[in-house]
Amino acid sequence: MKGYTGKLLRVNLSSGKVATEELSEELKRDFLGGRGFAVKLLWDEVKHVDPLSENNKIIFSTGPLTGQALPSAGKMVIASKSPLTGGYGDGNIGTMAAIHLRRAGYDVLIVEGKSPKPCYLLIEDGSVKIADASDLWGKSTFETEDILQGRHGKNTGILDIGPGGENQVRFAVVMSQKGRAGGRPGMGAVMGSKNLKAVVVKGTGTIPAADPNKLRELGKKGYDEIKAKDKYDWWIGQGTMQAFDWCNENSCLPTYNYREGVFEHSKGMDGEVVIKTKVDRKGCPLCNMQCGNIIEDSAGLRSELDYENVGMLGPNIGLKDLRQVALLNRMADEWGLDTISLGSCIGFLMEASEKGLIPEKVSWGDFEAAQKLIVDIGKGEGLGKLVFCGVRSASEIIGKGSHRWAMQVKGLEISAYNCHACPGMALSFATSPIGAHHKDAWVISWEISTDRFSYNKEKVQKVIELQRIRGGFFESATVCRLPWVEVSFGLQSYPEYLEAITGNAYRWEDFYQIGDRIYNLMRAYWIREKGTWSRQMDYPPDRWFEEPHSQGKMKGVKLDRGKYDQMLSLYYELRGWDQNGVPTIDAFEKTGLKGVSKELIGRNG
Ligand code: PTT
Ligand code: SF4
Repeated sequence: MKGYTGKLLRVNLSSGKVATEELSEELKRDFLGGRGFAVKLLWDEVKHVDPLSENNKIIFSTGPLTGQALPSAGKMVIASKSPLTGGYGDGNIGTMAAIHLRRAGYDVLIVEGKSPKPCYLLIEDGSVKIADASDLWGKSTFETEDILQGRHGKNTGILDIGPGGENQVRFAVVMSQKGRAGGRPGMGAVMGSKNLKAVVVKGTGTIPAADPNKLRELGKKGYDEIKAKDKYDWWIGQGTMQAFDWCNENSCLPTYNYREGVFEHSKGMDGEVVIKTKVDRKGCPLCNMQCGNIIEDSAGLRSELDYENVGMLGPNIGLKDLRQVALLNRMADEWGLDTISLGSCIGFLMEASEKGLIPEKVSWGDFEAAQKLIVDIGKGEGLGKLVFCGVRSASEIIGKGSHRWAMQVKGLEISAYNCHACPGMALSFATSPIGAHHKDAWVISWEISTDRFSYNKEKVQKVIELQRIRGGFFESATVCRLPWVEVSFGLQSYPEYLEAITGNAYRWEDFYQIGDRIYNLMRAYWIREKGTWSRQMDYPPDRWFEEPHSQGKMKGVKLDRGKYDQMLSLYYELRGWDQNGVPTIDAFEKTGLKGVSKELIGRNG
């Protein structure tokens, strides 16, 4: 098929072996790219391994849209067996490395084995070297990027980890461009376990397309259309921070470890404050709606803020000063720690302290304590040890019912949306294929604007539709979904892009079919790797069912367990899964995954 470089680069850090392989036509046809390639490769190659052992592999996977001159097409997926959850894990990152990788002639990079000493990978077109990184080990992601750019030039794509990844904090991310972060379920820890500090890529070739002239024309039209959208200026002003006010107004801001949905100090840190405080904006390559808000933090240094970062390091830990939140965010970026899991871990410790479950005093909103905790978590010292593997593991250690308010699903901490009063979004978190991430189905805005409190079929269908579009198409294409989500850029453009790139005609139904195939395989991966499975894996935390909000317009509201359970049953039915959430043989066969179910036979539960 046209539009792919058709090559996979495989580097084994144990043996030093470097190999280039052909991507099969079936892989391109059936899995499209990005997440689709990643899950198929993990399914075939990474079975029953310890995620932090040299037997795990980390996959850097682009899609047919990656690097083309199309709106917001500078994205790639980083995937692996997750050390945080034990299941399928991935993240999506905007980075020049994605574009350079394709220009160097590869659609996919797989790194396997473990280097005997700290190293980084240097890919310059056809030349691949494993270079010494002893001098970089221990350095922050910002320092690392500066040093590597100094050494290899500014026109270079760099993916790197901080000390958090080196020390294998289970929610360490991969960073790029001092503000892009990807791989929430511990992709940075997997790099650390391989002694891989960074991947540096320089490519000078042309990314192939079936009809480059048509593609250029479509790209220009797309960029123009986005700029002309009514919501464009509003978006440029606040980016994802526009969600902050909206969440507070609708009682879904994560506040005090998701106890409440409104924050009494929200006015000091909302989107309007961001507009006033902002000194610059940044973003991913190939994007004309760059959404990274740069503000000066309380130490006078630059920090790039998105909604999730502010929600989790602000209200969720009771901190009310935006510049202090920005400082914590910058520390997370430098250490290479996921801000969502980090905010959840700090909030968990503050609540544990308040309840007297740990002897240490860590109060809500204590900025100094939060800074110290980040360092302790990054090093795995002191109280940081308790949450080093996330809140699920911390609650298992301290017990005493703390699992009820350990805010996670499948081991991944929940993104910044409180769902006491949003059953559809709760279902979305609970059925997200990497654990509780909002990326697959951000159904919450639709839910709040329609029939918020119902648990009806339409809602379940909407969750599945969004999972197909966002989790299936956008993660595999691989391209940013925000032009569509935030400024209403038309979905009809994407089949046109794919046709100009591959030469094949696509309809959205084709993408849905690919999305369902990917979903069935991701689910199969979890079941195979976990060995046991039950519908309890698809439940949000007890807090949302048991402790109603005590403040705001949603005071007294909580989720209804019986109704949620019915919604989950319907979700399974519509997906063709059994009532334990396991895809049936028929569902596998309908999505062209014959034989997959055989590997699941013999599992327990
Ligand atoms: C993403 C998750 C998010 S989602 C945010 S803010 W968001 C957090 N950002 C972090 C950060 O910053 N620093 C840090 N140390 N940890 C962080 N963890 C959190 O990670 C990101 C944007 C955003 S900003 C969103 S919604 C959209 N996500 C997309 C997606 O998932 N797929 C897709 N096809 N397009 C998307 N577009 C948007 O990209 P994860 P990025 Mg990220 C400082 O990686 O693991 O998926 O978690 O990629 O380049 O930073 O862009 O309000
Ligand atoms: Fe990156 Fe934001 Fe542009 Fe999406 S909209 S490509 S996240 S800068």
